[in-house]
Amino acid sequence: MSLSLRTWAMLALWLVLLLGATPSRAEDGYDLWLRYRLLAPEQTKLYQYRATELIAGSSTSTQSVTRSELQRGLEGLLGRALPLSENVTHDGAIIVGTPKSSALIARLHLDIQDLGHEGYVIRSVVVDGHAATAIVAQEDIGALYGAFHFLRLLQTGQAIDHLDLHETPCVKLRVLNHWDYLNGQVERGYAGASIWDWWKLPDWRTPRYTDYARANASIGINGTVLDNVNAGATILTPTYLQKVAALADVFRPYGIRVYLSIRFSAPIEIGGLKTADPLDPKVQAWWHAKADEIYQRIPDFGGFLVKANSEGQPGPEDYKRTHADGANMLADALAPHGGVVMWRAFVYSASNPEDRAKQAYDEFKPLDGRFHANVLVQVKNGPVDFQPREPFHPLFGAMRRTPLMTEFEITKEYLGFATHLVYLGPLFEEVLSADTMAHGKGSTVAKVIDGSLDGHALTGMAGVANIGTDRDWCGSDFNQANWYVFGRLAWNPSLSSRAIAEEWVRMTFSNNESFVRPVVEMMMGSREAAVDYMTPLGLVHLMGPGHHYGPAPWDASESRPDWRPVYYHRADRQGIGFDRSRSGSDAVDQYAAPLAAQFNDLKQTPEQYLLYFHHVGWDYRMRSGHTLWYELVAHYTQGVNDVKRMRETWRSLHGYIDEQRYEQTAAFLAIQEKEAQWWRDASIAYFQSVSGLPLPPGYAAPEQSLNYYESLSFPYVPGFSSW
Ligand code: GCV
Repeated sequence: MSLSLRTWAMLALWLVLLLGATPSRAEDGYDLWLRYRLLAPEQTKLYQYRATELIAGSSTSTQSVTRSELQRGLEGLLGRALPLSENVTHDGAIIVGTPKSSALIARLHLDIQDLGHEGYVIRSVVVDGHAATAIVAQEDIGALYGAFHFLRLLQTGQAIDHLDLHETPCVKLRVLNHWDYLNGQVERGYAGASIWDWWKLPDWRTPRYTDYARANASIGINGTVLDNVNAGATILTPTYLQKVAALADVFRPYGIRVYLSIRFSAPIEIGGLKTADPLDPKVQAWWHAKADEIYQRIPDFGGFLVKANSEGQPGPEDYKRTHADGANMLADALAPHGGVVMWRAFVYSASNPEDRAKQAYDEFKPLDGRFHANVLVQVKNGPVDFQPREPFHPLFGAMRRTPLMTEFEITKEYLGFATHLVYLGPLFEEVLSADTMAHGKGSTVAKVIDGSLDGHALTGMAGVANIGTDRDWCGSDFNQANWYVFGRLAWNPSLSSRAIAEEWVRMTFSNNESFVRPVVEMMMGSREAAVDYMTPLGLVHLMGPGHHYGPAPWDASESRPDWRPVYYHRADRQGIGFDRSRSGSDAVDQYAAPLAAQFNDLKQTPEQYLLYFHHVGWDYRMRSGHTLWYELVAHYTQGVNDVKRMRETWRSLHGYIDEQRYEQTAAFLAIQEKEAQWWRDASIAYFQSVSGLPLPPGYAAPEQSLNYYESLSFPYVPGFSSW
């Protein structure tokens, strides 16, 4: 039987696919940035590198996971298993551990005094006449972080023959906040259901929990709040604490502590008390006993996160007490065990006629200095609510005597849910590098939260997780970058979001420069694109009611005025924007004097915040010389064009990565373009109906009528709890 050339070719292709030898083998994203695929040496600076043996202890659980991560990573990246050894016998040994765990490491006499609990050094050394790489820390957890760093160097193709790295985290508590309900729903979650399978815990601990811990440890995250800030009391019952303890056991080797969001009224709901008044001795005793019970089960429990007197949650103000009274009562219960309270400043009230953006500052600033030592106040990055762009929160720099954490939203509630490709690194960096001017120039938000500005040792950064049961964890491959960048910036808030994007692309997809460069560019521009097609020039909060999907600038259906888009944009025949200058709500004066003066002055206000601080005439001349109306239409259009360009970029990259991830991203970008166009058209149609102005020449009219956009309704939007 003779086979045709075509048949032979087909057979050969099948063979290649069968052996999985092709670099484009389908991937489902489960491995995140810890893929450890065989390195292509021509794409790296590793030509000379030859790892020969691994010297790593395993007498504690953290040492064991460090060793197995290195074995797994090195085998995957280098294509061969490395023998374990006790001593350095060849050039190319990798040594990991602490002087306490290894006599060999003690013998190196590396200067590690200033590393603290979590720091590490990675050094190229000579041991017994052989070149080696030493990953050394004071404590096991530092060595694990160092091991992940070393693997990252390999994964990103760095030269590793002359290493002298020294790393310590700038922020102490680097924490994910899961907005997960015990029934499996995730508020503002777009990646499936909750990964916590409460029903099967504590007996069944899915391997996913371990992979979750590995991913977090690889970027330095050391805490996780398991349940939603809109908390129920059930999580504090013995049945659930047992489940929480099981998760804590899985996470412990990876240096991750568990925290819980608590319901302030729990003493009533599960404690049988008549009150939750923080100054009532019975209430205090109940919380002390509850803390004792928790620590008995979970000796390294992190503490409580609290949303109180906000959006309907109970809190100390129900008893005419302050937020400080509430936080301190809980802090006192946790203090004997070393736990902390992360008390949220996200408060605003329907009955308060004051500008919503001012209310948190008004309430918390007077409490500065009144919180006990183990309380951090957790402040959202902006004064409204995680919008595509807001100025930084005025509490940063305003509460010198209180440790403030910043809270970012990693899940894209306001930035296109799962499907829009929006890399949040530039948003996080913009906030962290913002100068509060509170104590002179250079008083950045980063310095407030890393404690260096006011000498706080207790510091923290929180990110609302975008993690769910989707196979790829985050609802899309590119959403993984937002989890990644949060962790890296929490470790060091002065890293550049561009450098982090590059690292992530290399680890997640490829080291091929022709792929890396355009993808990093695309990511770096993606947040600005979303700002443009959703809320340009300082507009905020224009999304659909409740579910927050899509544009609805016309909407006034929400029960509370401060949940309605019309409250925020205030567009009328004359102009648009919220006047927060001294002639308006005077929110500007919550900022330090030089910034207040700048924001108060229409001409000096950065145009990216223009309509956040000012109500501006449609015919106001912008710096470009165009009118505001023209610029608004131009920005909306620019946003759509940017997404079109992102699609073109992605199309040009076909073949560089596996088909599965390529195709999903391509499909999601198509959704993004469609929705960007919808945002643009619906917004322009609405604002035009208010301004009565013709579209600037050359700009296309919206595809549909305003009536059409207003008629759209979305009863089954994910992530919204009132399904
Ligand atoms: C957890 C916004 C979100 C809510 C969230 C709230 C908060 O209002 O839409 O889903 O509730 O912020 O941060 O508490």
